[in-house]
Amino acid sequence: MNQAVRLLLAASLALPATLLAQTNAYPPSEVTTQNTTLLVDIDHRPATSLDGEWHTLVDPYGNGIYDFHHHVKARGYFMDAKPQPGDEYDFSTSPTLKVPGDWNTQRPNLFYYEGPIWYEKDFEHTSKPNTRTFIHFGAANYRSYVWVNTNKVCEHEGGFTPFDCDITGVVRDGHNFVVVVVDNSRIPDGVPTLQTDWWNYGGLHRDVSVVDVPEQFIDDYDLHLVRTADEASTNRTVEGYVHVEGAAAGTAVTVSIPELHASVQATTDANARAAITLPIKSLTLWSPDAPKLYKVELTAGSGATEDKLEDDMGFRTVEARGTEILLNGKPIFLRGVSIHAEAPYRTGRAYSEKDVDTLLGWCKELGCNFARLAHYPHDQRMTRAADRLGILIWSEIPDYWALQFDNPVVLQKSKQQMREMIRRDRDKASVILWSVANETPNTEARTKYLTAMANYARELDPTRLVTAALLVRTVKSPSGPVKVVDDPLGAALDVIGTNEYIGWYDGPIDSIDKTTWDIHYQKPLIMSEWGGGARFGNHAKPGEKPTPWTEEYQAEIYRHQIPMLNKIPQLRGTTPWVLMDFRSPMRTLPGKEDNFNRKGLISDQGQKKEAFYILQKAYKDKTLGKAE
Ligand code: GCB
Repeated sequence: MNQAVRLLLAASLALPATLLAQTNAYPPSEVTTQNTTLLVDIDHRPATSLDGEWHTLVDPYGNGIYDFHHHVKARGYFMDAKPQPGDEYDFSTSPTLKVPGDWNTQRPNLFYYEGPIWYEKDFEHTSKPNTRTFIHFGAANYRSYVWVNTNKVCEHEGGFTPFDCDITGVVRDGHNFVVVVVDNSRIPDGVPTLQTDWWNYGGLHRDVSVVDVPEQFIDDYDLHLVRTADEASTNRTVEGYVHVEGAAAGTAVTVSIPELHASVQATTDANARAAITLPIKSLTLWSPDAPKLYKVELTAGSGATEDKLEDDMGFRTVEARGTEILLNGKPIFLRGVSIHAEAPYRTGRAYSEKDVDTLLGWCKELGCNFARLAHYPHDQRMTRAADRLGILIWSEIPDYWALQFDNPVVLQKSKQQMREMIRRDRDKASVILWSVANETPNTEARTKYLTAMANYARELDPTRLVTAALLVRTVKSPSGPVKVVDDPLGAALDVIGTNEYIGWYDGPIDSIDKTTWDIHYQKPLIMSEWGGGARFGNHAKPGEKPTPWTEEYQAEIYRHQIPMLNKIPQLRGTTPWVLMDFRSPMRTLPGKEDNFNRKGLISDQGQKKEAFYILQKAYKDKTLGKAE
């Protein structure tokens, strides 16, 4: 499919968002197109999993929606009808795709596919009185439209954040069916936009489940440790709120940490929010060295409408002071690595416990206490595991490269993704940084947009630090290149991230040694990307100078980068690019790339390259970065 056709399709599929809502008046239904809430801590709620095989229809021409004159059909694929003349589709005999999972790596003929695919699954449900029922999607890339029993229940845009469809009014006792069309067409006004250096994996790539909750239920909470003058103190206060969707003012809320014998009662206000202040004694602070998690119990309401939820939470503080990052009041150096959500060994989008264990296991092996989850929110299993393993996290929304920064609609999309990311992960101790962007062009419109995003992140979560990965400017000087960090966006950030590829895209390896840094912000700095490409097993000829794409050349870049990085006084962390090779359509060099970005320290098949050991040694010996 060429780009023009794809854009046309994308545009036409943007229309149904409103049109579908109208057509779906047959049979008459209450149509909800707005996501009113988003369930958090979903992995601790009882749920009926809809993971497994779903019947699918590949629909590049949009036949599931349009008739031959491009009018919206009254009986689209969402009817899940039994085949009859005019309805020339049959989910029940159509091939299946596994959920969770991207479609590209499940069927060879979907490898490059970008467009809509319809999914269908049957499920049984038994209604309970005084409950609401949701279908929860861990994420679907990129736009999704959902019907249950032929009723349109919701739609969502954004490929990496969760969403819920309220199906209370349409779910019935016994047999039900859900139809979802997921469209991964890249669109100019999308977040991300048309170009990315990663594979545009489409589909229901995270868990899907049906969740019953009481009529009033806990849908959001924020419980964090309050900073004090003595951050080492173990007698502390946990503060925040619990939001109880649908609750009248005065609804009782309890938060307890049984292991600490701590408990507090509060009541909801007119906005269904209960303010929480919970004094605690003998707290073990969460840190990478001691990632202590406590069971936290939350209760809202009583009797038939009571909602109970449990979470595993760590408590710590994080702060930027001058050019330092303080964790629990103590300066910390972030020994990290950047990670894409690419599945080790099998490729495709990472989603399983095994994927997460492998990726974060390698991080640990490297000696990391930190990871940058690039360039979009990863599966919740990742931040859960980071909580357990003691790996600090940078989490990012895909405000990547050249978004339409002058388009207010796009800003709303970024904000939505930021909101959904923060809401899902705000109670994870591991997450310390929200990143608003990566390598964006230095224009007025961009700076305004991303300053708004930084402020929005702070408004949603004042307890964490806001960052972005910036581009740097090079000025020539007689003693060598000077990297100037003066991007005006830096003013809006708590921590500056900078990406550089000296020795790869940017000059020969020995130019690394001559490079100095001129940083215009007295703030902590993380070198959020650096590195170079190598194909595992591709070695330099003995006695010869290593050439690009060999393991030796990549290792040499690391060897030269480490001393240069150590000369940056305000360097507080690094996340070289990248832990593992990942698929990218931008990377076409035969024999070297073959549609993979090869800057991994580890190949997609789990083979460690020479540079892995260089970084590992520097991290383990603490010869990269200042010791805490
Ligand atoms: C970058 C981007 C990252 C790319 C990387 C590369 O600066 O932030 O997404 O994959 O460079 O390999 O060129």
